[in-house]
Amino acid sequence: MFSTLADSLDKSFRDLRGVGRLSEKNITDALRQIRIALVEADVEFNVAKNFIERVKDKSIGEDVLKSIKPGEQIIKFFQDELTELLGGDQAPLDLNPPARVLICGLNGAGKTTTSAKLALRLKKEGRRPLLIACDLYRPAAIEQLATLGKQAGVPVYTPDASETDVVKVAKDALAWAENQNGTVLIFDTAGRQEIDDKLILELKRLHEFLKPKETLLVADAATGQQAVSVATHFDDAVGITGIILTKLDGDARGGAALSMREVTGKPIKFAGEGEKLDQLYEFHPNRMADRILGKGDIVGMVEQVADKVNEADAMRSMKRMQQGKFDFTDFLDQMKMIQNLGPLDGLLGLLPGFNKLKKQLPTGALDNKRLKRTEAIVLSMTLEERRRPEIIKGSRRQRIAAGSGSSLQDVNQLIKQFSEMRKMMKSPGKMRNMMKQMGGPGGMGGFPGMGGPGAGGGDLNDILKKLGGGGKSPF
Ligand SMILES: Nc1nc2c(ncn2[C@@H]2O[C@H](COP(=O)(O)OP(=O)(O)OP(=O)(O)O)[C@@H](O)[C@H]2O)c(=O)[nH]1
Ligand SMILES: [Mg+2]
Repeated sequence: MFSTLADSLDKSFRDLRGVGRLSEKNITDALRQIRIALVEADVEFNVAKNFIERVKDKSIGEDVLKSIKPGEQIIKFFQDELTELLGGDQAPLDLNPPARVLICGLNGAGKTTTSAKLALRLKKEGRRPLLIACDLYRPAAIEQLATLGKQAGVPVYTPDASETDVVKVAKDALAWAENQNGTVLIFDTAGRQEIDDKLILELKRLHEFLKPKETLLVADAATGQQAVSVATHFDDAVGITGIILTKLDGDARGGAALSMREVTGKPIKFAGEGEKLDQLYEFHPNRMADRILGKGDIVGMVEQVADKVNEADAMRSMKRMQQGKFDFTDFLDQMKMIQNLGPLDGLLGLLPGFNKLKKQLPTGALDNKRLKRTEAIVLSMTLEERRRPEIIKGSRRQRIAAGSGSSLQDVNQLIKQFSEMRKMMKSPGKMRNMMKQMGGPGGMGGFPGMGGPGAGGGDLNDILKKLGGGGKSPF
């Protein structure tokens, strides 16, 4: 997401910084470039135009031109305005009782998935969400929600397949909910094409009946220039209270995100970044602005990691490293931890400058499949071998290679990297150094599994080093 826009912005900003003395003309030229970049990223034309006007008004003030670093100053204005455009402060949900959340949106936007994601999120916060299937159109829609609800461990109201009146379903669901001890009700509705008057009418009736505190429009981040009309259409029909953007993990240009809030005045409350149920995150305008400006989202990354890594496990592992006891059993634990984090691409994408760096990496360097291959090698070792890697000599290596379906060279390389890593861990000086580079305690050294055996890929430690250790390492 946003990588093309981030690239163009990066170039324009470099130009701005590079100019010795800025004049009104330099600024106007640079901002025109930026406006084009925004429109190319699918930001609605008028939104882009007004946005640039605001940045320009601030930028050509006398004080700016006389300041020591006018280029930096303008970039700062741009960042501030971008945060404002995305909604300013993070907007929480109104969950005062009776807490009802109505989910709406176009076909395939991600409503059903997002309903379940939201339920899981609220459950983790200690609430008691209930899911209600109100999509009576698409065959199997009810079943889909039931399955997702089960995965999230949240009760689901599933109407009979013969039901046709959505208001009746809602009524029955409210009666059902009475005995469920729930605190938040989430209603998943049928997908619609914008022009579908019948469905819009149905949505209006449902809205009128439920009087929900929150009516959230689920919108695919890949929605192009029509994002604005989609948002206004739903807003006019039922008065939305917020937006959830989905599929931010895709490579869409992302302009929808930038236009929808501006046009409707309704905040973007959450962002979906993957198909898994735990991949729904609070939308923070300032962090998103940082991401668009190529500055990464370190806070978001740490939050995601903290959510999935068991702190006690991580500390135990750390202690063993410091005591020089780290062996292949610990290594396996750490591999599992990393795999739990989900696709590394997405996570590392939150690091500043990562998108640029990624292009220089060999293909597959961040491939979770490679981790799996490394894991297979370790799993082919006996427990004794995992605990005492030094005994893994010639014939054992042959056996491990055969057992894991890898080459002898792969096994040799893994063991070599592992013993180098161990050596480094035993030397406190080196270890401290490494930690510093990795951005503080909690960092872990070069992880042989990453880009190790197999093709000669980059190693995670190197990547993080190149990134300058701007923030905490996840590992
Ligand atoms: N990569 C990615 N896929 C997503 C995300 N959210 C939803 N999806 C996928 O998008 C597809 C459609 O999602 P649904 O939740 O069924 O969408 P819907 O809006 O309920 O669709 P209809 O009910 O048919 O209108 C599914 O394959 C989801 O797994 C996301 O944030 N990232
Ligand atoms: Mg659906």
